[in-house]
Amino acid sequence: MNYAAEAPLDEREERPVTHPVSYEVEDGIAVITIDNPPVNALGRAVRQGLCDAMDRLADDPQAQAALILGAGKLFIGGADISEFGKPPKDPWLPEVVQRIEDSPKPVVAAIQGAALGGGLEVALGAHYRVAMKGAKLGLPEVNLGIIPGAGGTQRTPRLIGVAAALDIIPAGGTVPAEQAVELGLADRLAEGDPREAGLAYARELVTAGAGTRPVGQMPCPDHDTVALEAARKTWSKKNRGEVARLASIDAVEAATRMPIAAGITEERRIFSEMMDTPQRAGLIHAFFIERKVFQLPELDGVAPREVSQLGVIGGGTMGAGIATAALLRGLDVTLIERDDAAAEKAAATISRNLEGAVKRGKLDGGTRDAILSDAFRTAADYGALARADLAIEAVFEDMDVKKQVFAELDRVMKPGAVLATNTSYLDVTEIAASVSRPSDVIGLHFFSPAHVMKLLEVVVPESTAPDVIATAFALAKRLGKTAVRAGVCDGFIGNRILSKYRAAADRMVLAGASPYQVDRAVKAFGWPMGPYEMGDLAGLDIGYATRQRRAATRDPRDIVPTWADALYHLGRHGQKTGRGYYIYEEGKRGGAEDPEVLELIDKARAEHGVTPRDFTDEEIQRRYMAALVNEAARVLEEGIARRPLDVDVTFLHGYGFPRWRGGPMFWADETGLPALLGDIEDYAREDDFFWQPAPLLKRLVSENSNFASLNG
Ligand code: 3H9
Repeated sequence: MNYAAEAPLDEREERPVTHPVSYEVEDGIAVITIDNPPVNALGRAVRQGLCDAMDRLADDPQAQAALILGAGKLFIGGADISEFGKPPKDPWLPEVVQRIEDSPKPVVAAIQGAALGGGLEVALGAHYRVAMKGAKLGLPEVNLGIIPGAGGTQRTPRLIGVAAALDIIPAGGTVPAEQAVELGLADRLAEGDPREAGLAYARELVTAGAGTRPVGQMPCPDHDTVALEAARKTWSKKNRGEVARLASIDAVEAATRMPIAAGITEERRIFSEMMDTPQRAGLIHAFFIERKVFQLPELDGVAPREVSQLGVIGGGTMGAGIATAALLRGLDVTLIERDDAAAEKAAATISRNLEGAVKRGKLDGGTRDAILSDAFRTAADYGALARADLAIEAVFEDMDVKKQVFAELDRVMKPGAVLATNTSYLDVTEIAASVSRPSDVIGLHFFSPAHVMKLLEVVVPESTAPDVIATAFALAKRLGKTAVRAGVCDGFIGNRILSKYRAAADRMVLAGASPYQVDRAVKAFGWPMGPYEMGDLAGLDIGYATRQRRAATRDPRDIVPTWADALYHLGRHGQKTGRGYYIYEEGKRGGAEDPEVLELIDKARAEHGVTPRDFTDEEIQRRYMAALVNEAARVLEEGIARRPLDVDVTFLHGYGFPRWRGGPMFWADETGLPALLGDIEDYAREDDFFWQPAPLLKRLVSENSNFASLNG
């Protein structure tokens, strides 16, 4: 029987709603199924349905026990995140879980796919849990800036102890079904159909006369001071700046000190506090845009082309990284290098990369060997790409070299194959125009190391066919990457914006800030690295080459960091030469500040007639971010990025922007666009060449609007 017949009226819409929770009795067991696609999230109707089902179970003479199931591929993906930030609606999830736990008849949860957050909390409300092979169980709430709020921090340590609970909750991690059973988070492991496995377990319990077994009634776990201290130490260093991870440890500690009801009240207090933080808003924004970024109206109904065989041209760090990413995801890869020696070197890099995956437990040794012998080959002749579905060139960044490669690809590749370039700034439109099939050409800008970094900028010239764009997005998904659509310009979305805030940093250094102070201030904001540490890591020769490339078209009012050129000429190319902005000593972590660099900067100041002034860290952060947002507004206006969320995702996944700030455009909205525009106008009074407010920013302010309004 389905609840639909008795479904309550939905108060908002004044019409009967189809109920996502069904109740039927099979052989003495009430089967309660949650069917709320796509992830059976615990929205209000589901919560109400579960409460009604529990009432019904209590009075149902036909049912001696109950089984809770999730329809589809997973049990429950958690509370309904889209309800967060809105006024709460009864019944609250903690009450629902309590109702399940209070059932006078035993309740079993059968978990397939995933039981996450509130989903696991529902399962912890049940008295017995069967986990299906392949399922993952976890409490990922801290990744959203909150803590488990339906008893997870109180019941988990009661069931598996404080140390094990602390391995899971502040990490926001998941455990596979096998481990869940080992830990005692689930009672048994099963294979096959969750309904059958759950029914069998429930019948067994009824036959054995097993009663209910409420986790909340289990004794308080021991106060494990060592584990609590260790967790606090770890999480004050890792994910620096995030408050929810540390708060979740406090909630677990409460379980050791209080009876369940008081512990749940304390959990609720901390949960509500976290709900009100801007970090929660930022992290949830990040969650939704990471999914929305794949939704492009232009691709509605457009089928991607089939890709199983990949060609990679160039086996340097980037090419080898791309090949590794593809091999790890089951694609067949042919790598083209100019001669045997270069091919061997590339193969060795790929083998090392795969070995790293084995060490991290992402791959087993046997699969690695099989990949290398069956799915990977090198060749010197482009003819080896005749059957490839898609080829990505990752050769030297020079237009003529790229065009030569594309001429070869045009010659050998089959009709319908996709021809991609991994260039990070060259004109993809020009590359496309150089072949006989421009509609098959696209930019796939991976970030280094390509088998690790999540971001893929899909660079789309006007000539590209829609199904080629769809193919790029499908490939990104297959490779586990987050793809962002970008238009063609120097640097596309990310590097173009980077060059602006990088230039803002140089201007501050010329005006009086030290590069070390800039790095410190930027890190205090939450970035993983400052621009000068970053420069040292990437190599100062790269920045030098970019300045040389741009010299011919540079506006004379632009400021060139002559001290950076001087560092380059001194052979101080950064970490790889032991010296750059910092001095790197063997065996020491990080670099040491160097007075010689400050002297070079002083010389540049003297040449420009600048009297150095002091900067506060806050001013450094404001200018850095203002330059970023202002250029991002131009990038949006020009259509290089279609939506502000595309900029946010680019910076979250390619540039280490602090996730809890949601992304730079989200940060700008939260900060307030009028204040930001006011800053830029102030800066323009001293330097109206660099600090021109972007027209889009001005328009949004005049319309009292924000970037979010452009996300669609
Ligand atoms: C919580 O539980 C708090 C409680 O402790 C206390 C409360 C009082 N809600 O990822 P996918 C959407 S906090 C609403 O592509 P997959 C998602 O936006 C929650 N919507 O699928 C997407 O929509 P669209 C703790 C959700 O198969 C669609 O579903 N739980 C939710 O690759 C498909 O998502 C979590 O943090 C949700 N909870 O992966 C788990 N989840 O199609 C968050 C997903 O319109 N979720 N959507 O773009 C996940 O990790 C993955 O979605 C999951 C499925 C592994 C479940």
